[in-house]
Amino acid sequence: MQKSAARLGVGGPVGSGKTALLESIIPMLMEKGIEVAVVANDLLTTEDAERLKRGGFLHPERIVGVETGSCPHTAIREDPSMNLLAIKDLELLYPELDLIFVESGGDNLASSFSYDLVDSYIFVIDVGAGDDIPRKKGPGFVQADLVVINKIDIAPYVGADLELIRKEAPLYRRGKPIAYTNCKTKEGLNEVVNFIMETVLFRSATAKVS
Ligand SMILES: Nc1nc2c(ncn2[C@@H]2O[C@H](COP(=O)(O)OP(=O)(O)OP(=O)(O)O)[C@@H](O)[C@H]2O)c(=O)[nH]1
Ligand SMILES: [Mg+2]
Repeated sequence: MQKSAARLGVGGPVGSGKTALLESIIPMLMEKGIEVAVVANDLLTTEDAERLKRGGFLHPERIVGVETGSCPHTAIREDPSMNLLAIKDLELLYPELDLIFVESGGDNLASSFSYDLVDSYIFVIDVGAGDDIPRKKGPGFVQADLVVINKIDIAPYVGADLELIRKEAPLYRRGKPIAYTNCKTKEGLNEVVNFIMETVLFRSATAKVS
């Protein structure tokens, strides 16, 4: 029987760093022997898929662009059929896959994934959007399996109080995991990789798969 890969959604507002996160963590996962592919959603282009292909860390055929043509959350929640087809094609082409990422198009704080499409999902927010984002209790932020609070490096330049975010975010997450990251320096990315290894793939975060 063909094994099926774990499916991990990556959602969050426009420009929060979803693709930057994938560009950083996919090579880290590959170093651990994880077989990865990506489905990248965009509204009217395949911009992110092309960018990931240019990155050169994955065979281009392991990256599929999906043009949703509608509100991004429609394609990841209400009618995920386009994404399910893309996943099926990848699994047929690469039966050895362990993990398929599904990057949503940039959306709003209410954006969440259907669990018919993914096994779990990460919600990425940007410190530059303001230190009140956790307090706004967006369903994506509250419900995601992991929240990534990205661009921690820019907090001093945009007047965002990172300490306040660190204090308030866990209150609204009710104990669910949060990682604080800077995709430019890779700070905090080990936490994201460890989450994927242990919670999504059920593997030891330290062991290298052979
Ligand atoms: N300073 C800083 N910039 C970042 C960080 N992460 C991402 N960026 C920048 O933020 C911008 C948006 O990043 P993307 O990865 O394209 O964001 P995205 O969420 O994939 O965007 P959409 O798919 O269009 O919604 C880019 O210019 C990145 O270089 C970070 O941790 N720190
Ligand atoms: Mg993107």
